[in-house]
Amino acid sequence: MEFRSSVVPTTPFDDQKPGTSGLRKKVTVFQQQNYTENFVQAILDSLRDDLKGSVLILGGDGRYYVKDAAKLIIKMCAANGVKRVIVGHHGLLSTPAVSHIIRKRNATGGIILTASHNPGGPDKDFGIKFNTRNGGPAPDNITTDIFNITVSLESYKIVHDLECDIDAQGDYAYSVDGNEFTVEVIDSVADYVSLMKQIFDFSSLRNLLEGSEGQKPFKVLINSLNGVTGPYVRQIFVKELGASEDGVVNTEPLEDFGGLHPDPNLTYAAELVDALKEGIHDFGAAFDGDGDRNMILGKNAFFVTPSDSLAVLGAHLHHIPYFRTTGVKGFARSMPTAGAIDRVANAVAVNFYEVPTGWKYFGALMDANRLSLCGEESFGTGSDHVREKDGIWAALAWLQIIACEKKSVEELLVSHWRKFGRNFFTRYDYENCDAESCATMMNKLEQIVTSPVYVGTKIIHRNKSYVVKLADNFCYEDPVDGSITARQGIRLLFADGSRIIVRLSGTGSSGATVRIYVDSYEKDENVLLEDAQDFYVCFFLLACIVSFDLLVRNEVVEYQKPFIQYNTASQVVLAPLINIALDVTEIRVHTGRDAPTVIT
Ligand code: G16
Repeated sequence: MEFRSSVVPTTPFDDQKPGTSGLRKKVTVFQQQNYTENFVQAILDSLRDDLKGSVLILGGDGRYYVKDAAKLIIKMCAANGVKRVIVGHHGLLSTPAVSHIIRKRNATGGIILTASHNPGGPDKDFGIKFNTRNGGPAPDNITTDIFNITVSLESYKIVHDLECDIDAQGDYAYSVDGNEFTVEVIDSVADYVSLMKQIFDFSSLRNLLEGSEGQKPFKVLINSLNGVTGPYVRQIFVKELGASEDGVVNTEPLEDFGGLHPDPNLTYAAELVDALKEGIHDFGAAFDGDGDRNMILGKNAFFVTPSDSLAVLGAHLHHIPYFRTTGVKGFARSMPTAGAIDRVANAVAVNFYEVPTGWKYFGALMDANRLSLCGEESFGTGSDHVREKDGIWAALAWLQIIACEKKSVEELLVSHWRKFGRNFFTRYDYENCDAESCATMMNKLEQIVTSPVYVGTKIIHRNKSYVVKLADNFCYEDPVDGSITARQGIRLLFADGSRIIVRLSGTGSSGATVRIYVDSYEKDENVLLEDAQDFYVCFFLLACIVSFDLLVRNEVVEYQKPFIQYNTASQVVLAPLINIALDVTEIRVHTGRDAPTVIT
């Protein structure tokens, strides 16, 4: 059938600047007349000469509005001269799967429909992200280009009556303005599963999970939080690796995530934490809406901080068949992530990089063959097998290491701390605050810390004192292309290696979210192993102490879920630094909040 494209006049929106990872807004914002159309047209226009004849991958995390947006994007691709759209069945593709398929099919890029870990539903969040030819999130120069196009857009192109059934797999061919346009609706999980089988030794993983040579089955509990990973998890963990049916939960992708907040941390994945506390399972993992974030727990809900997770993986990469083939080129972390991986990089003598928050900064290093493994404190871990972080990959990597080392999660952590020392880390998030006052807070803080006399200042909290060694607003120079990314977060680095970092999130859908990151390093074995030896009693006591400490200072922090903070040891060790951070930022004054929304 012959279709004709139309050019529809539009007027620009002034709020389509992509954040840390794409454009994220309320669904109702995207549903405004021409809002989604404008942003999609800007993405397509940013392809410039590559647009005509291009091949694009399209998929999302199954949240509300994904299907509507996917169908709209197909109509717009048809009208803009795209040659072929490869879309996931029902519009579903995880973010790492999109990255992989872009690379495997040598596509021009991909459009990912997700607001990641933000809640879904008609009055919740939606997002659109563009990934480039390397499979990774568009770098700053491209997102800036997209934004510049949005502010002067006068029309968009669409084929109104082209309806493609994305609920039926198959190849569909159309003629648009005399040119062939095809849509391929693919199995959402097949390509990704076969990639995982190339990276890991599935037969040893199966032996681990089912039990072999007199070993008991290693019981896992995987929680997809009703995000896109559900079908991937069922295929990999149940069908391929023999986990029991009840070893995977919330595996049906739902438009509102079944009311869950699909963010794998101790607060929002409390269901997994509570289940692991029962002591039945040896290993737990949860993933976010689009499948790129992960949280790892050991038996009895032993919490692995993302910074430690990265470091333990780095120290054991040789157990993963993929790296035995590719070699290990280097490690990297985002600037606010605690420096546990730094010491592993030093020990195994590989390149090490510190980049701004945002997975896009890792991509260039991977493309230049300088980087194999990287991670972020925001529950992101990944490798150069794709150009996105990858939740399921991280869980499989942990299981592969456990299968080889024959140690529990906790034993792996304890021996790691013994060898390398331990980084204590915590993050306070103040979500949905007034954007203007938060901007004022950041400017004021920048002025204070960058004043010439600030370095050398001694800051005292009760009996602890810290001397400022370096204070700045982090500026990154990409070692590959020399590009500069400035003002990526206020850093206060102290003489003893402790750090306070403050930045505004780039992934919220409304208002501003302030993130305060605090970390320190401990190598005194008595301190770093004390809580691990008597984990639960100690955590309870430590939690009481920190609450008392905060109370006596008349600073009552109301934890959303007191005592499920399994990393409470960090809260205690870091209490003086946390108080300094709250004071220096004047966070209460600027946000009007007595307590953070989430403590990680
Ligand atoms: C995105 C980026 C990550 C970043 C995270 C948090 O993750 O891909 O690299 O660490 O946002 O960003 P922010 O602190 O600015 O909110 P995701 O999982 O949301 O796509």
